[in-house]
Amino acid sequence: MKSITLTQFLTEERRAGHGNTDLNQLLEVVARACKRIGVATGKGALGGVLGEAGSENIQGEAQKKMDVLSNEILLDANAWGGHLAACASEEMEDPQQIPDAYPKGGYLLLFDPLDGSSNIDVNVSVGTIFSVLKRPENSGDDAATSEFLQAGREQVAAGYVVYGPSTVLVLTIGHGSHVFTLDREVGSFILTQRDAKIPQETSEFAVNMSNQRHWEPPMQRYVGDLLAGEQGPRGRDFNMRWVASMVADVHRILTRGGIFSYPIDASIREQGGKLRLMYEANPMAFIVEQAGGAASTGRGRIMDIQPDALHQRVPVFLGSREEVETAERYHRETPH
Ligand code: AFP
Repeated sequence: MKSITLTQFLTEERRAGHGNTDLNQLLEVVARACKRIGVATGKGALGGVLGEAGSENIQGEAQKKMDVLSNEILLDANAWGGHLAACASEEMEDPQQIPDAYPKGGYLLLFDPLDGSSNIDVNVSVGTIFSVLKRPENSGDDAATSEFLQAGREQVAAGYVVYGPSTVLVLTIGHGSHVFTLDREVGSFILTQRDAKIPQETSEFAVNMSNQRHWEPPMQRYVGDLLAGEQGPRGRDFNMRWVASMVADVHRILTRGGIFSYPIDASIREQGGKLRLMYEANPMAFIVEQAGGAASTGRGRIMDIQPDALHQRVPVFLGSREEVETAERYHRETPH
Protein backbone atom coordinates (compact mmCIF):
# COMPACT_ATOMS: atom_id res chain seq x y z
CA MET A 1 0.00 0.00 0.00
CA LYS A 2 1.22 3.51 -0.80
CA SER A 3 2.36 5.36 2.30
CA ILE A 4 0.80 8.69 3.27
CA THR A 5 3.22 11.32 4.59
CA LEU A 6 2.24 13.96 7.14
CA THR A 7 2.35 16.56 4.35
CA GLN A 8 -0.03 14.58 2.17
CA PHE A 9 -2.33 13.87 5.11
CA LEU A 10 -2.54 17.55 6.09
CA THR A 11 -3.07 18.63 2.49
CA GLU A 12 -5.92 16.14 2.06
CA GLU A 13 -7.47 17.22 5.36
CA ARG A 14 -7.36 20.84 4.19
CA ARG A 15 -9.05 19.90 0.92
CA ALA A 16 -11.74 18.20 3.03
CA GLY A 17 -12.30 21.52 4.81
CA HIS A 18 -10.25 20.73 7.95
CA GLY A 19 -7.50 23.26 8.68
CA ASN A 20 -5.79 25.70 6.34
CA THR A 21 -2.40 26.37 4.80
CA ASP A 22 -1.09 28.37 7.77
CA LEU A 23 -2.08 25.73 10.30
CA ASN A 24 -0.57 23.01 8.13
CA GLN A 25 2.69 24.90 7.84
CA LEU A 26 2.76 25.39 11.60
CA LEU A 27 2.18 21.68 12.25
CA GLU A 28 4.84 20.66 9.75
CA VAL A 29 7.35 23.01 11.35
CA VAL A 30 6.58 21.56 14.80
CA ALA A 31 6.93 18.03 13.41
CA ARG A 32 10.28 18.95 11.82
CA ALA A 33 11.52 20.42 15.11
CA CYS A 34 10.48 17.21 16.87
CA LYS A 35 12.55 15.20 14.40
CA ARG A 36 15.56 17.26 15.48
CA ILE A 37 14.74 16.69 19.15
CA GLY A 38 14.41 12.98 18.37
CA VAL A 39 17.83 12.93 16.72
CA ALA A 40 19.40 14.69 19.73
CA THR A 41 17.75 12.38 22.28
CA GLY A 42 18.72 9.38 20.15
CA LYS A 43 22.41 10.30 20.34
CA GLY A 44 22.26 10.03 24.14
CA ALA A 45 25.66 10.10 25.80
CA LEU A 46 27.38 10.34 22.38
CA GLY A 47 25.74 13.72 21.79
CA GLY A 48 26.73 15.10 25.20
CA VAL A 49 23.06 15.87 25.87
CA LEU A 50 22.46 13.83 29.04
CA GLY A 51 22.51 15.25 32.54
CA GLU A 52 21.56 18.46 34.27
CA ALA A 53 21.70 21.88 32.64
CA GLY A 54 22.53 23.44 36.02
CA SER A 55 19.48 25.75 35.85
CA GLU A 56 15.85 25.75 37.03
CA ASN A 57 12.69 26.46 35.07
CA ILE A 58 9.90 28.80 36.19
CA GLN A 59 8.33 25.99 38.23
CA GLY A 60 11.53 25.58 40.24
CA GLU A 61 12.34 22.23 38.60
CA ALA A 62 15.93 21.37 37.72
CA GLN A 63 16.33 21.54 33.95
CA LYS A 64 18.02 18.79 31.99
CA LYS A 65 20.32 19.78 29.13
CA MET A 66 17.74 18.26 26.78
CA ASP A 67 14.93 20.41 28.29
CA VAL A 68 16.87 23.53 27.35
CA LEU A 69 17.95 22.23 23.93
CA SER A 70 14.44 21.01 23.01
CA ASN A 71 12.96 24.37 23.98
CA GLU A 72 15.51 26.19 21.79
CA ILE A 73 14.88 23.86 18.85
CA LEU A 74 11.12 24.50 19.00
CA LEU A 75 11.52 28.27 19.40
CA ASP A 76 14.05 28.58 16.56
CA ALA A 77 12.04 26.41 14.19
CA ASN A 78 8.85 28.38 14.78
CA ALA A 79 10.26 31.91 14.64
CA TRP A 80 10.31 32.61 10.90
CA GLY A 81 7.25 30.93 9.34
CA GLY A 82 4.80 33.83 9.69
CA HIS A 83 2.02 31.65 11.11
CA LEU A 84 2.57 32.30 14.83
CA ALA A 85 2.28 35.35 17.09
CA ALA A 86 3.98 33.83 20.14
CA CYS A 87 5.04 30.61 21.88
CA ALA A 88 4.60 29.58 25.51
CA SER A 89 6.58 26.78 27.08
CA GLU A 90 6.97 24.87 30.32
CA GLU A 91 10.53 26.15 30.33
CA MET A 92 9.73 29.90 30.12
CA GLU A 93 7.89 32.14 32.57
CA ASP A 94 6.30 34.36 29.90
CA PRO A 95 5.34 33.85 26.26
CA GLN A 96 8.08 34.43 23.71
CA GLN A 97 7.04 36.83 20.94
CA ILE A 98 7.93 36.15 17.33
CA PRO A 99 11.02 38.31 16.60
CA ASP A 100 10.31 41.63 14.83
CA ALA A 101 12.41 40.48 11.86
CA TYR A 102 9.63 38.05 10.88
CA PRO A 103 5.93 38.44 10.08
CA LYS A 104 3.44 37.51 12.79
CA GLY A 105 0.55 35.14 12.26
CA GLY A 106 -2.75 34.30 13.87
CA TYR A 107 -1.80 31.29 15.99
CA LEU A 108 -0.38 30.70 19.46
CA LEU A 109 1.72 27.62 20.20
CA LEU A 110 2.18 26.07 23.65
CA PHE A 111 4.52 23.19 24.40
CA ASP A 112 6.21 20.99 26.92
CA PRO A 113 9.42 20.57 24.91
CA LEU A 114 10.64 17.43 26.67
CA ASP A 115 8.04 15.73 28.83
CA GLY A 116 9.37 13.09 31.22
CA SER A 117 12.87 14.48 30.92
CA SER A 118 13.88 12.97 34.26
CA ASN A 119 13.77 9.67 32.31
CA ILE A 120 16.28 10.69 29.68
CA ASP A 121 19.40 9.71 31.60
CA VAL A 122 18.07 6.16 32.07
CA ASN A 123 17.12 5.75 28.39
CA VAL A 124 13.36 5.55 28.93
CA SER A 125 10.90 7.14 26.47
CA VAL A 126 10.42 10.91 26.63
CA GLY A 127 8.34 13.17 24.42
CA THR A 128 7.10 16.58 23.28
CA ILE A 129 3.52 17.78 23.84
CA PHE A 130 2.02 20.75 22.00
CA SER A 131 -1.21 22.70 21.71
CA VAL A 132 -2.31 25.27 19.11
CA LEU A 133 -4.75 28.10 19.78
CA LYS A 134 -6.04 30.90 17.58
CA ARG A 135 -5.26 34.46 18.65
CA PRO A 136 -8.38 36.33 19.73
CA GLU A 137 -9.70 38.87 17.19
CA ASN A 138 -8.39 42.46 17.40
CA SER A 139 -5.24 41.49 19.32
CA GLY A 140 -2.41 43.99 19.65
CA ASP A 141 1.09 43.66 18.23
CA ASP A 142 2.56 41.54 21.04
CA ALA A 143 0.60 38.50 22.19
CA ALA A 144 -0.35 39.03 25.84
CA THR A 145 -0.38 36.11 28.29
CA SER A 146 -4.14 36.63 28.62
CA GLU A 147 -4.57 35.63 24.94
CA PHE A 148 -3.26 32.16 25.82
CA LEU A 149 -5.76 31.69 28.65
CA GLN A 150 -8.40 29.92 26.55
CA ALA A 151 -10.27 26.77 27.58
CA GLY A 152 -8.97 23.54 26.06
CA ARG A 153 -12.07 23.16 23.89
CA GLU A 154 -10.79 26.16 21.88
CA GLN A 155 -7.68 24.28 20.73
CA VAL A 156 -7.42 24.01 16.95
CA ALA A 157 -4.75 21.31 17.04
CA ALA A 158 -2.79 19.28 19.56
CA GLY A 159 -0.21 16.58 19.40
CA TYR A 160 2.57 14.69 21.07
CA VAL A 161 5.70 12.94 19.88
CA VAL A 162 7.12 9.94 21.74
CA TYR A 163 10.86 9.42 21.38
CA GLY A 164 10.87 5.69 22.08
CA PRO A 165 11.95 2.56 20.24
CA SER A 166 10.33 4.35 17.31
CA THR A 167 9.51 8.05 17.03
CA VAL A 168 5.74 8.45 16.89
CA LEU A 169 3.65 11.58 16.33
CA VAL A 170 -0.01 11.63 17.38
CA LEU A 171 -1.98 14.56 16.02
CA THR A 172 -5.50 15.93 16.11
CA ILE A 173 -6.94 18.92 14.30
CA GLY A 174 -10.39 18.14 15.70
CA HIS A 175 -11.31 15.33 13.30
CA GLY A 176 -9.98 12.22 14.99
CA SER A 177 -6.56 11.40 16.41
CA HIS A 178 -4.04 10.06 13.94
CA VAL A 179 -0.75 8.23 14.46
CA PHE A 180 2.37 8.80 12.34
CA THR A 181 5.62 6.87 12.63
CA LEU A 182 8.93 8.45 11.64
CA ASP A 183 10.66 6.66 8.79
CA ARG A 184 14.18 7.41 9.98
CA GLU A 185 15.85 6.57 6.66
CA VAL A 186 13.58 8.84 4.63
CA GLY A 187 13.06 11.45 7.36
CA SER A 188 9.24 11.57 6.95
CA PHE A 189 6.38 10.97 9.33
CA ILE A 190 4.18 8.29 7.74
CA LEU A 191 0.53 7.73 8.68
CA THR A 192 0.38 4.37 10.47
CA GLN A 193 -3.05 4.60 12.13
CA ARG A 194 -5.91 6.77 10.97
CA ASP A 195 -8.57 7.65 13.53
CA ALA A 196 -7.15 5.71 16.49
CA LYS A 197 -9.79 4.66 19.02
CA ILE A 198 -9.23 3.97 22.73
CA PRO A 199 -11.10 0.90 24.01
CA GLN A 200 -14.02 2.11 26.19
CA GLU A 201 -13.31 -0.39 28.98
CA THR A 202 -10.00 -1.32 30.56
CA SER A 203 -8.37 -3.37 33.29
CA GLU A 204 -5.16 -1.34 33.41
CA PHE A 205 -4.42 1.79 35.43
CA ALA A 206 -1.47 4.17 35.68
CA VAL A 207 -0.70 6.13 38.83
CA ASN A 208 2.32 6.94 40.98
CA MET A 209 1.42 4.70 43.96
CA SER A 210 4.14 6.25 46.12
CA ASN A 211 1.82 9.24 46.62
CA GLN A 212 -0.97 7.09 48.05
CA ARG A 213 -0.65 8.35 51.63
CA HIS A 214 -1.34 11.90 50.42
CA TRP A 215 -4.46 11.14 48.33
CA GLU A 216 -7.97 12.33 49.09
CA PRO A 217 -10.64 9.81 50.22
CA PRO A 218 -12.27 9.40 46.73
CA MET A 219 -8.92 8.41 45.19
CA GLN A 220 -8.10 6.11 48.13
CA ARG A 221 -11.43 4.35 47.64
CA TYR A 222 -11.15 4.19 43.85
CA VAL A 223 -7.64 2.68 43.77
CA GLY A 224 -8.40 0.51 46.80
CA ASP A 225 -11.23 -1.08 44.82
CA LEU A 226 -8.97 -1.55 41.77
CA LEU A 227 -6.36 -3.29 43.92
CA ALA A 228 -8.99 -5.52 45.55
CA GLY A 229 -9.36 -7.14 42.12
CA GLU A 230 -11.70 -10.06 41.56
CA GLN A 231 -12.65 -10.26 45.25
CA GLY A 232 -13.50 -6.53 45.43
CA PRO A 233 -16.50 -4.49 44.25
CA ARG A 234 -15.07 -4.17 40.70
CA GLY A 235 -15.17 -7.96 40.33
CA ARG A 236 -12.04 -8.28 38.18
CA ASP A 237 -8.26 -7.97 38.46
CA PHE A 238 -6.52 -4.79 37.32
CA ASN A 239 -2.93 -4.41 36.12
CA MET A 240 -0.76 -1.35 36.79
CA ARG A 241 1.84 0.47 34.62
CA TRP A 242 3.69 3.75 35.34
CA VAL A 243 6.41 5.00 32.98
CA ALA A 244 6.56 8.48 34.58
CA SER A 245 6.63 10.05 31.10
CA MET A 246 3.08 11.20 30.43
CA VAL A 247 3.61 10.84 26.67
CA ALA A 248 4.56 7.18 27.02
CA ASP A 249 1.74 6.40 29.47
CA VAL A 250 -0.83 8.17 27.26
CA HIS A 251 0.48 6.47 24.13
CA ARG A 252 0.04 3.06 25.75
CA ILE A 253 -3.53 4.04 26.64
CA LEU A 254 -4.21 5.27 23.09
CA THR A 255 -2.92 1.94 21.81
CA ARG A 256 -4.53 -0.58 24.17
CA GLY A 257 -6.71 1.35 26.62
CA GLY A 258 -6.25 2.19 30.28
CA ILE A 259 -6.69 5.06 32.70
CA PHE A 260 -3.92 7.55 33.50
CA SER A 261 -4.27 9.53 36.70
CA TYR A 262 -2.33 12.22 38.48
CA PRO A 263 -4.74 13.24 41.23
CA ILE A 264 -4.56 16.16 43.60
CA ASP A 265 -2.98 15.18 46.91
CA ALA A 266 -2.04 16.84 50.17
CA SER A 267 1.58 17.38 49.08
CA ILE A 268 0.62 19.32 45.92
CA ARG A 269 -2.72 20.81 46.99
CA GLU A 270 -1.45 24.37 47.06
CA GLN A 271 -0.21 24.24 43.48
CA GLY A 272 -3.48 22.66 42.26
CA GLY A 273 -2.03 19.37 40.99
CA LYS A 274 1.12 18.09 39.31
CA LEU A 275 0.44 18.34 35.59
CA ARG A 276 0.19 21.62 33.70
CA LEU A 277 -3.19 22.47 32.18
CA MET A 278 -2.17 24.45 29.11
CA TYR A 279 0.60 22.32 27.60
CA GLU A 280 0.11 18.87 29.18
CA ALA A 281 -3.50 18.22 30.27
CA ASN A 282 -5.35 20.16 27.53
CA PRO A 283 -3.52 18.78 24.49
CA MET A 284 -3.67 15.24 25.88
CA ALA A 285 -7.38 15.69 26.68
CA PHE A 286 -8.05 16.86 23.09
CA ILE A 287 -6.24 13.84 21.62
CA VAL A 288 -7.91 11.39 24.01
CA GLU A 289 -11.42 12.79 23.44
CA GLN A 290 -10.87 12.71 19.68
CA ALA A 291 -9.95 9.04 20.11
CA GLY A 292 -13.25 8.34 21.87
CA GLY A 293 -11.84 8.53 25.41
CA ALA A 294 -12.50 10.97 28.24
CA ALA A 295 -10.37 13.45 30.20
CA SER A 296 -11.44 14.78 33.58
CA THR A 297 -10.14 16.37 36.75
CA GLY A 298 -12.23 13.76 38.58
CA ARG A 299 -14.85 16.47 39.03
CA GLY A 300 -15.32 17.85 35.53
CA ARG A 301 -14.12 17.91 31.92
CA ILE A 302 -10.54 19.18 31.63
CA MET A 303 -11.21 21.04 28.37
CA ASP A 304 -13.95 23.11 30.03
CA ILE A 305 -11.61 24.68 32.60
CA GLN A 306 -11.20 28.41 32.11
CA PRO A 307 -7.46 28.89 32.76
CA ASP A 308 -6.33 31.72 35.00
CA ALA A 309 -2.56 31.28 34.64
CA LEU A 310 -0.18 30.05 31.95
CA HIS A 311 1.48 27.49 34.21
CA GLN A 312 -1.69 26.44 36.06
CA ARG A 313 -1.78 22.81 37.28
CA VAL A 314 -4.73 20.44 37.44
CA PRO A 315 -5.59 16.91 38.59
CA VAL A 316 -5.85 14.54 35.62
CA PHE A 317 -7.81 11.33 34.90
CA LEU A 318 -7.81 10.34 31.24
CA GLY A 319 -8.18 7.35 28.96
CA SER A 320 -10.84 4.69 28.48
CA ARG A 321 -14.20 6.46 28.72
CA GLU A 322 -16.00 4.05 31.05
CA GLU A 323 -13.11 3.94 33.52
CA VAL A 324 -12.76 7.75 33.62
CA GLU A 325 -16.50 7.97 34.28
CA THR A 326 -16.09 5.40 37.08
CA ALA A 327 -13.32 7.50 38.66
CA GLU A 328 -15.61 10.56 38.44
CA ARG A 329 -18.38 8.58 40.16
CA TYR A 330 -16.06 7.78 43.09
CA HIS A 331 -15.32 11.52 43.37
CA ARG A 332 -19.04 12.37 43.36
CA GLU A 333 -20.00 9.68 45.85
CA THR A 334 -17.13 9.87 48.37
CA PRO A 335 -17.09 12.70 50.89
CA HIS A 336 -13.68 14.36 51.15
P1 AFP B 1 9.32 15.61 34.20
O1 AFP B 1 9.12 16.16 32.79
O2 AFP B 1 9.77 16.65 35.16
O3 AFP B 1 10.14 14.36 34.23
O4 AFP B 1 7.85 15.23 34.72
C1 AFP B 1 7.13 14.31 34.03
C2 AFP B 1 5.70 14.44 34.37
O5 AFP B 1 5.30 15.76 34.27
C3 AFP B 1 4.83 13.53 33.51
O6 AFP B 1 5.34 13.29 32.25
C4 AFP B 1 4.71 12.28 34.33
O7 AFP B 1 3.51 11.60 34.12
C5 AFP B 1 4.82 12.76 35.74
O8 AFP B 1 5.50 14.01 35.69
C6 AFP B 1 5.63 11.80 36.57
O9 AFP B 1 5.49 12.16 37.89
P2 AFP B 1 6.22 11.37 39.07
O10 AFP B 1 7.58 11.96 39.17
O11 AFP B 1 5.37 11.62 40.26
O12 AFP B 1 6.28 9.91 38.72
